[in-house]
Amino acid sequence: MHVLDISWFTDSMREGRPVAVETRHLVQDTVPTFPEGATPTPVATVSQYACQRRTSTENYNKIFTDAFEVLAESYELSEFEGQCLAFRKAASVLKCLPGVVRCLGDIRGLPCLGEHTKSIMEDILQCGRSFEVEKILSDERYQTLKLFTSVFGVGPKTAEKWYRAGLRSFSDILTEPSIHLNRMQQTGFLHYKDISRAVSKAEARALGNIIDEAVHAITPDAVLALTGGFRRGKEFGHDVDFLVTTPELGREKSLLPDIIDRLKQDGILLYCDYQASTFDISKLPSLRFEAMDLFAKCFLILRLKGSKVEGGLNSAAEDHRGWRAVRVDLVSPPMDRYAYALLGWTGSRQFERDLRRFARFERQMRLDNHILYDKTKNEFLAATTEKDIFDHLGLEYIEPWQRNA
Ligand code: DCT
Ligand code: MG
Repeated sequence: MHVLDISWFTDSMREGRPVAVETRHLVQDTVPTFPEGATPTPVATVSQYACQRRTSTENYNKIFTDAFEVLAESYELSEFEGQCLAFRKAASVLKCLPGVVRCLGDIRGLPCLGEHTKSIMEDILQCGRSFEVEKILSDERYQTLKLFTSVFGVGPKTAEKWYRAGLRSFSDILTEPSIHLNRMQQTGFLHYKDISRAVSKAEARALGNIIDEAVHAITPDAVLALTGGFRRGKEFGHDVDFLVTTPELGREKSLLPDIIDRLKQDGILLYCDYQASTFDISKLPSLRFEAMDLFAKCFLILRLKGSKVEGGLNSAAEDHRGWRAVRVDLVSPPMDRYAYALLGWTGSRQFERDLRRFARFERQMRLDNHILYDKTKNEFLAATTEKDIFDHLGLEYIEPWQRNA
């Protein structure tokens, strides 16, 4: 519940409809503060929707969120979707807090924290660890599935199949004659050490320069944007994500194949999975809610030379090759879909999930990486910037670096 002052009413009168509640509309002296001694944050203003929270990369409650992440992963591997999501949501709420939670009283009134999450937090507050989490971490099945799914191209289903067949290690898999690895998995094992190592911000920047050069050699007016975790200001990531397009509608269709050819000629393409666009606006809005977008995209592994990276590669000290393999994703939407694709590919996943949920349940709209559709008016809403989309949804604009929910 919010206690609002008259400014919310006058704003709503001006707009001709009830506007979304913003921080400035709240009556300040009715707002409790959290936590003691830290920057006061109104607990009452913490929304259940991640797209109404500002979450930087600074996480004061890593001890709790790491524990929740283990539980979420364990539930995900056992296909308990509801419980998995509950722990992801709880972690996401704690990530937006301005200080360390010191007692359960500190989280009173926060959304998305149920009995199970609270009991885990209580254990950590009392003993410095959670016995439930420790039990999972020492569980053979969990450890094996985590190991197998850490290979590029191996999902939970394949990992489970191998586990059930009695396989427990990489050498078990690689020496088992009945197993036929697909091309993606073969590449995953081949570059395992490199790909499982975090990509640094400097490496992401170097890749940005390489791709920028390739793209502009092909089309001088191309638009290239960094998305994913690095756009949100993260220091490290598991891959580097880019959006690339051209102002000329339709021209983007041949863009990725041209870029791929060029990277091949430059001798830096180690792996490429290209998927042509299946985007057809007449088939939208799609009923498939969490569906991956339909734009042309490619999942790549590139060979990055240390000499291109300011401060050098993020590789092991004993590694003297002078290069490493890095995962790169390129997506190529048509220019009139650019804002939606940029918003969708910037993440975080939790932020995206809640944007779509907010659109659907609070606004009777449908949002995905291609469109925003107003169901009450039966129309598509146009946007050229991310801010346009927030405006259509009646949301305060959240900067990319505040989307680390
Ligand atoms: N995304 C999404 N739903 C998916 C996959 C991706 O909404 N099923 C969005 C959210 C983030 C963005 O695409 C890029 O995805 P990742 O690279 O997996 O995430 P990231 O935030 O960049 O994190 P990482 O540092 O691990 O790459
Ligand atoms: Mg990424």
